[in-house]
Parts: sequence; structure tokens; C-alpha cells
Amino acid sequence: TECSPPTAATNVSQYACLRRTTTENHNKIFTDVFEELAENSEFNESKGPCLAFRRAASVLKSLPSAVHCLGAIQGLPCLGEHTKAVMEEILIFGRSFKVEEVQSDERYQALKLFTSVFGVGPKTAEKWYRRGLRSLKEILAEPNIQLNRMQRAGFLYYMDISKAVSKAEAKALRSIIEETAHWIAPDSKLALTGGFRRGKEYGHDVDFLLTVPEMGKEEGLLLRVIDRLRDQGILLYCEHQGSTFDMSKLPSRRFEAMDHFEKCFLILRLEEGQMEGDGGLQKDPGESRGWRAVRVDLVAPPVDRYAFALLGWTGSRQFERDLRRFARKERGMCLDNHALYDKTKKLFLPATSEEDIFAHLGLEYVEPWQRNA
Ligand code: TTP
Ligand code: MN
Ligand code: MN
Ligand code: MN
Repeated sequence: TECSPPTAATNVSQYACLRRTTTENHNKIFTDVFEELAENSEFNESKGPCLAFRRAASVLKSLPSAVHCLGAIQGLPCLGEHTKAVMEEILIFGRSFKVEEVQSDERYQALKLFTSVFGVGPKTAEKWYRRGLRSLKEILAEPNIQLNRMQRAGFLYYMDISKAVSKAEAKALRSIIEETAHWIAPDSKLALTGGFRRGKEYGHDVDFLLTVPEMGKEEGLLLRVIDRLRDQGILLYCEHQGSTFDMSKLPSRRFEAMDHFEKCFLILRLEEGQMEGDGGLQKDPGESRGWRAVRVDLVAPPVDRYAFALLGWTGSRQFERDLRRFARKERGMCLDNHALYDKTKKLFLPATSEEDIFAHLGLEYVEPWQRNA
């Protein structure tokens, strides 16, 4: 009787787009463990288990209260025998021996450390590990290692960009980039996306969409914004990708495929005095150099694709995965960052807002702050 399943558990959907998930996570003790196990599976290229752990974490994040006993998860989707066994360990012992085993694994430690560097993916990390390298110092000291430009920036600003970005810092960057964009194109619009649009207090970067109301006018805009940021002395690093967008192409079925919009991955210099809320007060002058480096993603979709780009770049990743899976499996539609295609009717479904896209999919609208799946 002390442990009956909450009534909510009986109608939780397997799709994150049919759940509401705020930033308030009542089951962090479980989801942190599942996310680490997912990451470990990713390093071992075990795609099935990786997805299973991610889905389990996502379902638990959507619950309105903390799980105190296994009875409370009866009937919940995406929780199999394996994930339940991990939860049981945590409920009984207050810790997971499985995750502790992973955390103490030399290879896991090295791959986690290496992939924490901007520009270093699992493939490169694995290569370095196989060469016997274990620390960042060893990588920098190894003469035969060729770092690309992105990785060099990743090492150069490692301390700053591995530090969380606050909401105040995100707002300050927004003002700076907006002012720069308006100086070039007064009718341009800058929208905050990613985790900060979902209401997160901290992020690993800041994501923006930049658009102009007239089709085609976005061409060349991003490059001019980058030039201007460089002139202002705040551009520390820039990787620009031109548009490879083809209107006639069907939406991609591979989620992890990069989108085709013109975009840039930046590292910007943010002065401490530019932040709201610190009252312009200098922190301990001995400790602070007065500025920090911040990772920024800036995307420039054509205006008729704005709604799709906004939905795709707002995340969370798990929410996006499930939205696409739902579209494909339940509606026979294909969704990506650029378009929504109805495979039965063989036509593209246009949208000027995120609400339009949810309506096309026959879904209730989910607010950005409810997409923290
Ligand atoms: P991220 O910035 O990686 O993640 P986040 O903002 O949710 O969290 P964090 O605080 O750690 O920054 O990605 C934001 C969204 O952008 C995510 O849903 C995936 C999407 N995205 C694309 O659609 N295409 C891309 O090429 C990239 C890099 C991200
Ligand atoms: Mn609550
Ligand atoms: Mn982000
Ligand atoms: Mn990003």
C-alpha cells in the first residue's frame, strides 16, 4: 500500500513530444546514472543500449515527483529489466555499482576527458586512447599529433569553455550579437534557441537563429556579422559552414545528420562588465582577467524555414529524436530541421510557426520550457 504506482504512470507516453518535461528534474539520482551509462555505451558503439538508457532517463525526467520504490514505475514505458535493476540498486544502496565500475574504467575516463575538448569527437578520442595517451597534457606534449584548427581552439580556451555559461552571460551575448546584426541589417531578427530557450539556467554554449524577413536576403549576412564581430575584437574563433540547402530534397531520415543551413560555430570574448546583474562590480581582481571565452552557435536559415529551424535548434536532443520518430511511425511523415513531408499525400507541409508544425503532426503544442526531455 505504501508503494502503489502513481496514477500518472499509467498514461505516460513513450514519445517525449507527448510528455511535458520542465527543467525541474525530481529523479536526478537515476537520470545522472543513466546518462553516464548512455555515454559509456556510446563510447563502446552500442547504439541500442545507449538509446535505451537515454529514453529511460527522459521518461524519469518527465515525472511530477521522485520515484521512491520500484512499484512507482510499474507501467512506465522505456524502462526494461536492465534499467529497473539499476534503479533497484540505487533505491536499496543509494548508489549504482554498475556506474561506479564504468566511472573507474580507464578507457571511459580518458574518452570522457578527450571528448570534453571542443572539436574532439569519439573517433579522435579513441585514436588517442589507443596510442596510450591518457591526459590532455600528454596530448599537447605528443609531437606526432596533428590538431586541427577547431581542436587547437578547444585546447586554447579549454578552461573557459568547459565552465558553464549562465543565463546572464547568454543575455549579454544576445545584446551584443543583436546590435551587430542590426547595424548590418536593421530588419534582421535574432532568436535565442537551445537550452536557454527551454528555460535552463546554465548551458555549455549559447545558440541563436538569425533571419531577415525577405527571402534570400539572409545570404551573406552571417559572414558580414562575423566580420563585424572580428572588427570589434570579440571573435576568438570561427568555423563557418556555407549553406548546402536544397529545397527539393526530402527531409533526412538520419537524425544525427547535420542540417544544411548556413551556420557558424564561434568562440566569443565576453567582457565581465557587460553582464547584467553583477552591478558592474569587479570580482576578485587577482583571480579574474576581466573576460571569458564562450561557445556560440549562430544559424541563418531562409525565412520560410524559420519555424522548422527554430523547432530543431530548440531541442532537447531527446525531444527532437522523439518528435521525428513520432512523425515517421505514427503519422507517416518525415520531419527534420528544414521541412515536414507527408509521405502518403506526397507533399510538403508549410509552416510559419512551431504551432503550425505541431498542428500538422496532430500534436498538442508543447512550450519550449516543456521540452527538456
Ligand atoms: P546544443 O547546443 O548541443 O544543446 P542544448 O542547447 O540543448 O544544451 P547545452 O546547454 O548543453 O548547450 O544543441 C541544441 C539543439 O541544436 C539540439 O536540439 C540539437 C540542435 N542541433 C542541430 O539541429 N544541428 C546541429 O548541427 C547542431 C550542432 C545542433
Ligand atoms: Mn514539481
Ligand atoms: Mn546549447
Ligand atoms: Mn549548440
